[in-house]
Amino acid sequence: PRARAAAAATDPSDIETQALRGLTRTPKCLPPALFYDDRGSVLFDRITRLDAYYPTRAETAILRRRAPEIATHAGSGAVLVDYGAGSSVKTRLVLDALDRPAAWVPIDVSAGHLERAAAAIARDHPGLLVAPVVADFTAALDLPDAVTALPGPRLGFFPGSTIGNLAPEEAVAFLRRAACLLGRDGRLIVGVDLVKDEDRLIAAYDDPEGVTAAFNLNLLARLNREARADFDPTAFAHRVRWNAGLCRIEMHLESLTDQVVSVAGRPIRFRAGETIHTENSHKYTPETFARLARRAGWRSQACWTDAARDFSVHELVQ
Ligand code: AVI
Repeated sequence: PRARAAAAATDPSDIETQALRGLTRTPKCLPPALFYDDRGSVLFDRITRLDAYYPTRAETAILRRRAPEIATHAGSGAVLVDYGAGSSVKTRLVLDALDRPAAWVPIDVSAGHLERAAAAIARDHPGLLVAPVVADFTAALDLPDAVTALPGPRLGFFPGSTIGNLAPEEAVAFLRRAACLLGRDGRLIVGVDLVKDEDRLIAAYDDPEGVTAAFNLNLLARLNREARADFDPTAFAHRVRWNAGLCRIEMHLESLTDQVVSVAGRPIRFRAGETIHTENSHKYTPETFARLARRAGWRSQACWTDAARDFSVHELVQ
């Protein structure tokens, strides 16, 4: 399964298939995983440093303060299963607080990204077993054999509110799989963005610098390169909506004219004003997230927030 997940992330014909599947639907959509090519990853990194994008700063502040508690609860000799292997600052906050961690298992679809992250952590933690897994963490996955043999408690770590990019049903499925992987004594630390004032939410996804717009539009440039498409990115605009009923920010790309675009040899028609739905970012209250986690067999033992109550970090136990 690991090899398949890695291939899925890079195989051009697979990107064509994914693009066509979404663009021949009504309404049109594209999978948000396609955002993260090299350019998309650089743009996302810039997003995390924008004034308007509060989640990264708020979550880092929470983890800085709570890492000692997280470590005490996890116990000594823990295996850290890291579902957010992109965020090395947050990983280090947890890893540095743990008492003699036995292993660190970062999980990511990008082999190159994992290699770089693994090398940096291994350098600073001699003696730690570093066991990267190239996989899509939303699919079923196994821990490496060397890790399965370790007796220590397992601590899952899923920061960034990436869980908000999943539909609630998918989030429950992910949490159930994580419960199996981490075991009865396992714990899971999850970062979850909180529901708040609509204006602030919109500003976080439609920044005045236009970085999030560039991140969204980069999808079209990627399809031009990797899915034999001929999008004119200037004929589309970045749009952000708050869907109050479903409690989520939605990102779309709106066609500014009637146009026909060729994708993988197929004509795709757009009407002026029609959109491609590119991402959902669900927001929760402490209670609505605890309820979601309960459906997957987890109990929220702690829910920490930053001083402004912008963001939350849950400590889940089974
Ligand atoms: C990765 N994920 C949690 C980000 C979010 O906030 O939903 C992705 C993002 N999209 C636009 N800005 C950031």
